[in-house]
Amino acid sequence: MTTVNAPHFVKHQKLIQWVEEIAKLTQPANIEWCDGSEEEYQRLIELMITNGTMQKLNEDTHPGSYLANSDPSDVARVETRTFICSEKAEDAGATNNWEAPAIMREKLNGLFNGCMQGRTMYIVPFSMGPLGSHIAHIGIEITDSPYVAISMRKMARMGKAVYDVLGTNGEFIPCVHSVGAPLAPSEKDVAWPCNDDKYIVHYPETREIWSFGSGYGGNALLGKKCLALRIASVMGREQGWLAEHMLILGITNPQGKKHYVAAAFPSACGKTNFAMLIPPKGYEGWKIETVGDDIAWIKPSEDGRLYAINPEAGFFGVAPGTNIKTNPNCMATLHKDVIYTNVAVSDQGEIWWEGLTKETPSNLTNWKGQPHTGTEKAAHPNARFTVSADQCPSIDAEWENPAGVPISAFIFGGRRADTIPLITEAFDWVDGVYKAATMGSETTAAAVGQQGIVRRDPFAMLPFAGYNMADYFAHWLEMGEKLQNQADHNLPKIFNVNWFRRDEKGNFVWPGFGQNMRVLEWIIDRCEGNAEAVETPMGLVPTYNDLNWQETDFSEEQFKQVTEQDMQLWLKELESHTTLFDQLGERLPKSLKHRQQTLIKAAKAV
Ligand code: O2Y
Ligand code: MN
Repeated sequence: MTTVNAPHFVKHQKLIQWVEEIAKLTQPANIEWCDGSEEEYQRLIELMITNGTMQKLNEDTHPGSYLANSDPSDVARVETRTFICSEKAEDAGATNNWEAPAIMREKLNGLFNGCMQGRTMYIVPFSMGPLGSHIAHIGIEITDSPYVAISMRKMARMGKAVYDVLGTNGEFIPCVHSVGAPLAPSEKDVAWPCNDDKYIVHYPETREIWSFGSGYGGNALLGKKCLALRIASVMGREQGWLAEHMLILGITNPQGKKHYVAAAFPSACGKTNFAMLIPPKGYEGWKIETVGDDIAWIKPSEDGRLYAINPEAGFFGVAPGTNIKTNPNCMATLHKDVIYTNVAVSDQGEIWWEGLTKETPSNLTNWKGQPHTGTEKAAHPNARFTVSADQCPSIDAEWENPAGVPISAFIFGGRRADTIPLITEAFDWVDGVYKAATMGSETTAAAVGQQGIVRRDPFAMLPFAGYNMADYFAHWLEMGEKLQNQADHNLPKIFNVNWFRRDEKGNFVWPGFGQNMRVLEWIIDRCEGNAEAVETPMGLVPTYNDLNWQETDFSEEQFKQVTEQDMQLWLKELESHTTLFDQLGERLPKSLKHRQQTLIKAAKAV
């Protein structure tokens, strides 16, 4: 057996023992304890260039940046292969895949047995949340993918210092990852090893994560969706906090008054763009700053407010559609030291994806490594960039504050061609939880499966809640109730947005991107009690004149189109919520069923 030989900076006997166990099971050819150093990063990059996994990009235009193209079968999260293995099936709930832990362990023992043969096993220590802070959680990911090891260095606080925080007996979340492609002694490796059989498994009771078969994104970078959402949501429920699929941004008005909001949109619905928004013309003196683009950990504080931190250290954002107009801050973030995955590349080593420029450059090699002819997409629709958050020009000064930032409003929003208006404010906390719980959205390329069909995505957490969704709703209701019972409470208001309404020709009506600022300003004004709203059966809404239309020709007619409330469609929508509620069964909080009836009654009364 390969010897584990823990380095002098690892003093945690239980951790060493666990690494020994996993090495015995997976039988790697070598073991490397990652220290997070620049030397190690460069060495792994060089190794992947030699193996054909990565290529260096043009140093003049993309300094320190590299491209990896995955196997065409390994391009997104695989929800059908993601499991929550709680002791009882009811604790995972109807919206998660479940298997009994004992059966799954047996299955995984078989799959992991010898799965790292011929490969190096990397031990990757990481902290989700600022290193050493009381709200951070430490994970150790064992992986046989150097791509995962270097990506984790960008997405989390990764390296030797994590062991100082862990000490001799600190708590960590064990994460085991293998691409599931052992190498026979003289077998030549492929550029992107993976296995057709995939398992992304979470044991909520023992807080373990096991991932087999994929080297891609959320399937393999286990600090992100697996730890910071699925396992953290379980911890949050036990400990009285929230782990959410939310961006966090700061908004400052010309008078210097600042608010923070957290927003949950389903995968690939523009969270990164919204988090890095640049105020449009007419908003001189306003500022938007970015705390995070994907995940928020939110905790109640003694001052009666909710405070949020971004547990991540980087962005793993969707490349296609990102450009200097849609997200200038993001483009500036990508000026150096980026790992691109599944984008196209020119003969000059310059990256490209659909929507980057109007013109398609000549001499492109597509993400599959073939000459781009125009018949297929040059970049995969779920192509990604991985980059450190501190390179973002709009990064907020408080983004690493372990105390978090106070949240004034929660915003929820799906991708809906009709029915759901541009903006509504919930009547109260329960109504806000109802709206978030029943959110629907057209599916995107972020996950494997059919695209463009409306599915319920409660709180944008359907693929990420680590426990029963009905209990998750109850947890949100309880958090609100507890805060409201505090003398000085300052509960965030809850809003629902839809940037994606289409006209009869199928064109988007709302311009989106920087123009979303107009909606954001109304939200903030509502939080301060400075804006009017009209009560409707769907919620509280602004009139055309309640929004700031300076320096835009967006007309009242267009505003009507994006805010139109069709009561027939709304009734149909409300009635369709019964499918989700029935699926969730007995554990569904009664107050949500009750709210559905109240909303139906109000819609019928119009
Ligand atoms: O993880 C992936 O493979 C792509 S999906 C993703 C990546 C970054 C942030 N969010 C998501 C998501 O699905 O929500
Ligand atoms: Mn996401």
